[in-house]
Amino acid sequence: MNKSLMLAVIATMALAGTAHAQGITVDQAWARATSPSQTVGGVFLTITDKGTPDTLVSASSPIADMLELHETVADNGVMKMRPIAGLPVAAGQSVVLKPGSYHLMAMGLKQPLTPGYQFPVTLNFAKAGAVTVTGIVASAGASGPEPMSLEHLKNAPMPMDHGSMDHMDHSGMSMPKP
Ligand SMILES: [Cu+2]
Repeated sequence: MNKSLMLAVIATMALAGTAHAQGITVDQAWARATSPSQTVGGVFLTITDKGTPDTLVSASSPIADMLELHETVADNGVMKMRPIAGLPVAAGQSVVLKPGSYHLMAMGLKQPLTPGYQFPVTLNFAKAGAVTVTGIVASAGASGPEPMSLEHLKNAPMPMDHGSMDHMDHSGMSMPKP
């Protein structure tokens, strides 16, 4: 591959991490790594609305049976997660989905999430419609997308995690729910 083509590929990959639709921008998508016994995992990202007020109504990803919209609330001093029907995004504002706050809960993971693994996640907005971005897996205890992971994203124009790809073949396997 010649150098200019390589640069073009890298530029394309860098753009893949961000998606726009009708004033909605989604970026910084990431997930926490999971152990092989885990069937649920957290997916996080940042939504910025430069258009009219909108609402995130649902999300999906091939990594899991379904993605639920969750919020984290304090109930008698105990932090609990619960599903919400929609997440409003005000015009001119950003909403950060992060651990301990709003997040997407991947239910029924089809394979363990290993650091560096990249996955598509599609968000459905009431007005802007579907927005798909590429997320990357950070370490299990990460509180944000890790520089190491983002470097990996930049330096790996082609999917290199063949081990994880092979696991996709087992996606027909049923997994026990927690
Ligand atoms: Cu949750």
